[in-house]
Amino acid sequence: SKKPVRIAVTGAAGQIGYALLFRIASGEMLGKDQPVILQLLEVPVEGPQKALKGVMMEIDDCAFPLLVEMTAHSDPMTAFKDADYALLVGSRPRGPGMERAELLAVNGAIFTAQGKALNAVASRDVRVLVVGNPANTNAYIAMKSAPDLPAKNFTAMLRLDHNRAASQIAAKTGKAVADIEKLTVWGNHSPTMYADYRFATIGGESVAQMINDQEWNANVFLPTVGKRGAAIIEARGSSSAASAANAAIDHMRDWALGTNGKWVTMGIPSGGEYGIPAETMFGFPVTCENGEYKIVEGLEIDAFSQERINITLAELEGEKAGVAHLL
Ligand code: NAX
Repeated sequence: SKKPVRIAVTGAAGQIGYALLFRIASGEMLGKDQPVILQLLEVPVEGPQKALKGVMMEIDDCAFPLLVEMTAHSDPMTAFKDADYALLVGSRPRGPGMERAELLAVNGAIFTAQGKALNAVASRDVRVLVVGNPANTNAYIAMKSAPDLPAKNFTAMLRLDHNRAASQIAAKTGKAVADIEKLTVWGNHSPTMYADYRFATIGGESVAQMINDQEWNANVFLPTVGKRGAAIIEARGSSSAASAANAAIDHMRDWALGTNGKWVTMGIPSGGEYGIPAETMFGFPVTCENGEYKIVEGLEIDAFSQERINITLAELEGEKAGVAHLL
């Protein structure tokens, strides 16, 4: 049987954590033959630490055969020890009336500390997914704070946007979501992201030709996908949790186990592809094989797409400039 892998999860007592941990422990992320060790981090505050204990009691009560060990932590230096995978879910999202500078400063502190801790104690191959918002910039901060780890191992979650786009396209075309190929989302995990179905196919047929409605693309599809998070909050009274956890599972599973040539979207540090400045944590179309992702290159970027990519890139560059003094 396989050697257990260590999976660190931050924000483990939060609502995404609650939708995520049980699925990791049941083998949905890394496979039904992969034993796991969970290393769970919460803030060193009584309430969240107590809530984390409660979640762990429930995980115990599932008697998951693949779960060989589980520990609770309040310090990233112990939580990330020898971690093979790290899912950084806990962060400080923007609250009502919160200034941008304040948001960046609070998260700058969290993700510089966590990047440094990963750098110091995690496996040298640790694969990191940042879910906590602003996800791309938080991933960038962690990457820059971990100079001894491969920069390519730091990623941000664009998969929820990708899955939301797939679901909207399935509804529009009346086709099965599972049959959609070659869809991607460019840029920042924010309403500026650019969901792009120009290359997408269903059963080998072009989605763009099937839909053939640029007005729908620009004025219905893109705003619907971009504002989906806000629509969920409006309807449910709290932000996306199970769908976010599901996207995190998809992201890590595909990265670790491969996509068989299928495109998925990951937020990854640019190597300069498509004119995106190097190191920018940007949503790109990728395929995964043998535990590595590879950008799908050579796609044509038309004028509409370039304009959309420029908008989301400008937003990310602004965030990057806002944290430059921390790094
Ligand atoms: P919750 O507020 O329910 O849970 C967050 C948990 O993180 C809390 O228990 C908190 O104590 C903990 N935490 C905060 N700072 C921490 C730190 N430094 N170390 C360890 N734990 C820490 O939020 P939840 O709904 O679970 O969302 C978590 C994050 O995901 C938020 O930043 C949210 O904005 C972000 N999201 C990102 C998405 C994406 O697609 N990338 C989509 C869903 C979600 O909105």
